[in-house]
Amino acid sequence: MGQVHSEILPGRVQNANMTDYSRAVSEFRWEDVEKEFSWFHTGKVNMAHEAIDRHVAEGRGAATALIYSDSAREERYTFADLQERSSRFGNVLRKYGIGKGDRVFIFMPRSPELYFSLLGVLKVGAVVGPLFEAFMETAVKDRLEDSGAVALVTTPELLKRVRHEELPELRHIIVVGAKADPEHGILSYEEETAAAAAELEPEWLTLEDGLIMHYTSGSTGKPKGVYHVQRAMIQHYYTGKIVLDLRPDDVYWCTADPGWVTGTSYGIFAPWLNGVANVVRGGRFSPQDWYKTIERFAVTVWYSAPTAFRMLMGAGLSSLQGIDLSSLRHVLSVGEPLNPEVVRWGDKIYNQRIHDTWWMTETGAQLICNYPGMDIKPGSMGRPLPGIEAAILDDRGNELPPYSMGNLAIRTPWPSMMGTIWNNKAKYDEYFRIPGWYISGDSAYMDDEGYFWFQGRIDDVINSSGERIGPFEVESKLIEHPAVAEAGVIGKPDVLRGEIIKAFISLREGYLPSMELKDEIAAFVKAGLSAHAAPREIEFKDKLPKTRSGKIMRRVLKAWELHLPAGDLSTIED
Ligand code: 6R9
Repeated sequence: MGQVHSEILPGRVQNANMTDYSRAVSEFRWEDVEKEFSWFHTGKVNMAHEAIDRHVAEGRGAATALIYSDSAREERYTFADLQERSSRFGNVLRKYGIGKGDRVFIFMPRSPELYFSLLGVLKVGAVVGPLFEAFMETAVKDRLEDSGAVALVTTPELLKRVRHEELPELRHIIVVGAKADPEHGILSYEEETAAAAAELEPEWLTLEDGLIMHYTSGSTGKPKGVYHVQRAMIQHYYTGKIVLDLRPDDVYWCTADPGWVTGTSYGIFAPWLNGVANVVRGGRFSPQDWYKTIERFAVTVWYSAPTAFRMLMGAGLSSLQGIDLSSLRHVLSVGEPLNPEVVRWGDKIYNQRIHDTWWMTETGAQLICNYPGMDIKPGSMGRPLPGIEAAILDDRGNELPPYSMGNLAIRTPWPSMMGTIWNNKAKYDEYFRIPGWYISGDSAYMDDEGYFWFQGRIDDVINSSGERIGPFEVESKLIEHPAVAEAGVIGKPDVLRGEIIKAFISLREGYLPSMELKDEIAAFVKAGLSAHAAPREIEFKDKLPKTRSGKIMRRVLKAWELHLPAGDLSTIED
């Protein structure tokens, strides 16, 4: 790891807020945040109560909670509306005996019903598992099987990708926009919710009871189910307040889909715990559409991702023609390194700094951030929030001095830290192998003012457009294709997407390399797994570099790709 080369050291900005920051850090107590929750006084815990019902109980039921739009619909719902809709859905689940601790998955495109049902699941104390709509059969089956989901909410279109006959634990399927089909165990969302009571007493839980599961990729094995518990709400609320800077009159828009952690922690929990109007835009990304969304709903706080900002930058000034973005007062980013160039472009276009934030599926909420009031150094992820301690450690767990590159680690615990990895305690323990610390898997360094600078992943995990892709998952799918003998997958640097997926493939006897075959193989991964997991580049090789134990050496593939020395080859096969 060693020292960072001096040429890439950032300019040392004199920080006027240094003493304020030190004071905020030393005076901070999580208990002061906890006092703002009703459970602090009543002992009755339930995320959906805290995020929705509580606002109604406290007289804010008529405030706008959800502003949903896509090319076909535009609808607004108040907190009282969400209370009623989620209660109805919760009653449907109870009728079928679904409750505390059961896993209920939701596999559907963004729509108001996705949000109603997600909240309904939480109300009855079940654990919700939102699945990204682009997942194909294998990806869906793996997740439902591993989690032991007992119920699934989906649409007629997406139901075609659910192999429910192979999932004995999946007892109930509730379809939005379809009639009931009792013979095939299909319930109709509309029929069931219409017949259900509009009131429901939530299931009261403890802070350690389950909340949500998100599957995420590592470098080996299938995606792992990151299991979060109710106490995460403390940090969702807190970061919503101090990082997103949410205030009662805000109109907030997080562009992430609830299939990913940003789309739930910051597309559902943080805004609603803070009682603000939450914009959800369905459909796909386009610069025009996104800018119009900001203008139409007068969005004030906007949370998006570097890939989107780079695409908006690439779309040029013409995409802004006739559009008024003056409602924006706070813009944030997450998911990948935010290039200093993009920050400076944002200064001009949005008339303010884009605030980078760092966190992970496993961490549940933001940890290292640029938040309002602090000096931003373009290219830095910011500083640990008051209440969070971060450090750079060597592989043995020693803290390294400023400007040394090493493992980005967080002092345990913090409220939104994952509860476990579902069915895989060993994987969970790996993150905590150094006592007292969570090891993120990212490498970074800290400067002498405590700002953190991202350097890369320590493992082979690929980050393409902010989505984490495990090379192993893609390789496993690739070798299911009849032409593929062996496959090795790496992330190849890309200006727009951060990284793209590149696959090196050796072919079976009787198959010849061709463009058609590349297209066919890419389409095969897309159809089996999902579009974002499909390789954008394929290169055929006679042989792939392997260790003597047979593992494909991705490190060597990467070196080939980048024309770098391949490093230590002592374990290579021949
Ligand atoms: C929330 C989310 C986590 C990984 C993380 C890191 C990368 C996230 C970043 C960033 C540089 C930032 N990452 N934020 N890299 N700067 N501000 O993205 O969760 O999908 O689990 O990804 O994303 O590598 O380890 P997740």
